[in-house]
Amino acid sequence: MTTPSTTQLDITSTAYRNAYSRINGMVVVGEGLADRHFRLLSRSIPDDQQELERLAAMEGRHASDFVGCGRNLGVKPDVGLARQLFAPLHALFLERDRAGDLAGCLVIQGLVVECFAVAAYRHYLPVADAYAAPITAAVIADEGEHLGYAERWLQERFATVEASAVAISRRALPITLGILQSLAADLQAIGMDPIELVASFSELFQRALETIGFEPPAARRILAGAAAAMA
Ligand code: PL3
Ligand code: FE2
Ligand code: FE2
Repeated sequence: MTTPSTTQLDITSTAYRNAYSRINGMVVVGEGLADRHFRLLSRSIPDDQQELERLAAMEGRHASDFVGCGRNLGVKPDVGLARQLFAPLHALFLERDRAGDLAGCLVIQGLVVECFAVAAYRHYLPVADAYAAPITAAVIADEGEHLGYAERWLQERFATVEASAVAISRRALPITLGILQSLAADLQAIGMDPIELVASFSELFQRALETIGFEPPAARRILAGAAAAMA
């Protein structure tokens, strides 16, 4: 299967609209979960409560902005597959929240999900329609801020969070790469290259690990371990 170039994309075709509906469902469900995760974090980190509530509200706006992108094309988000695909990551977040593992929660939402979002939206931007493009560009900037919050929090406590970050990355990365695998055909149908998306996600996540304090070889090993767990 080859990815159609932007000029070949027919945003009125059934194939495009069905794929867009499922991808839009992923985005809307992912943003909705991000909203819930930042609200839970705002309760666990009282010092940053207001900031985290603000980040949660941004996620809620992303969800409705992307619903608007679908509506503009006459497409409703298909959330069935999305809920199923996000369920293990959400369950992992709730498990870590109940265990009081703040670092684990921040790695899942603040690093894994946010790197996923930044990579996905960056690849969507060049194939986005004229209505969705400026919205997507604004969202990318917001997701960078979310990633930055988690990086700072984890970096300031690297010695105490290191082990937890490794353990959670080992569990969350295969789930995330699996989500991308399940979306490959739909991503291609809307003009995105799933292989390049995985490459960008891995690069961003590895860089995030280095930002919080991992030596580059250690960060590479975490990524390589996840890739091996997928095979
Ligand atoms: C974090 O703020 C939210 C995380 C949501 C991530 C959803 C990623 C979905 C993958 C495909 C994205 C393509 C963009 C299409 C936009 C309609
Ligand atoms: Fe978001
Ligand atoms: Fe975000």
